[in-house]
Amino acid sequence: KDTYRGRLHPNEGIVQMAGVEDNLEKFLNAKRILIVACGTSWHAGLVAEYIFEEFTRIPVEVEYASEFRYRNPIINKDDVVIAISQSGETADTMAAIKLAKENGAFVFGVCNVVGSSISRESHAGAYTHAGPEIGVASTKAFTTQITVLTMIALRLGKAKGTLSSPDFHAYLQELELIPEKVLEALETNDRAKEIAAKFKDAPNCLYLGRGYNFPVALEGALKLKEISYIHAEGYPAAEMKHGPIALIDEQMPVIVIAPKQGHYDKIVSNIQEIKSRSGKIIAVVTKGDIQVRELADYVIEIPETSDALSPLITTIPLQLLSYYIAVMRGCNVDQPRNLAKSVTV
Ligand code: F1P
Repeated sequence: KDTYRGRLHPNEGIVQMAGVEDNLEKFLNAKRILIVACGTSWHAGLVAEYIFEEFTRIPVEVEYASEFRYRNPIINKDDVVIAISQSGETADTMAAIKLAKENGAFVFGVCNVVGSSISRESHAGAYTHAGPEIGVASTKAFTTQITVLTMIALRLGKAKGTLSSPDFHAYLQELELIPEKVLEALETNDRAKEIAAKFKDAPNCLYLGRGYNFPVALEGALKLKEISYIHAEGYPAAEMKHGPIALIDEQMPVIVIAPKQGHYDKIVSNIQEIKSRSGKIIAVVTKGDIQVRELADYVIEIPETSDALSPLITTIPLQLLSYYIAVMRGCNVDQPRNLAKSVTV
């Protein structure tokens, strides 16, 4: 419900009626949803792709705004373009929005900073209200972006009938439990610190996840790169055999997001592949997990959730792990070198 409603449009001088509800038809008639964003926000967009396609069956494409703006992309009038940005000031995302508008698309912003440039430039939108992001690297922006996008996908899925009424209500109930589960996930703090002490000097790290947790693997790797300056790569676990497996030896820490859901058996076999090559396995598992625990060198236990909502929980221990590794390496976690909070050029 918390939308851009009631603001004055900068150019047209009229009050916009600008939330999802006010634009429901636009969303429901969309032939495609195009998501544009940068960095962590782009990762939230990837999670949203999985969620929107699952709940609404509307085809989704996710593009780096920094690429989109410079190529000659196909933009249709019946596209809904969702721009995601914590700061609402990222120049590449802003340029992508302008291009989408010039081509007649409807632009919906998901921003954290109220009244920011992107929220003003969008036709409509929803705020995430994560509160001020003090550090340069986005953290709570990521989880709130996913939450808002999940709520939109649920609303559309219900309206389209692509999500059954019992499923819709089950997801809503589960969303209500997320704050409690986030608190529980934060209890992995000491465990993350302990593991960080073992791996703080690693030159490289690999992050693997499947399905909804593939973008979480990308985000885990980005957080480590941004604040600890350790080279890290995120990969879909099933892609490992197509290249990154060559990197695995006893020196390589591999962080595997392996909650007991969706592709669990597949991720267990990925972990076996790493183990047989002597990689060091740090696994994020569901509380009570036995199978992965037997294979992994270290496990971090998190509470159980559904597949679609799991990124909201699995991402937390990864943020903690990066945080402690960075602190132990003497890095400034709030002001990492070479990074700016708003990339406005
Ligand atoms: C995008 C972003 C952040 C990153 C850093 C640089 O910002 O890439 O994800 O952590 O702050 O900018 P935004 O468009 O989400 O504000």
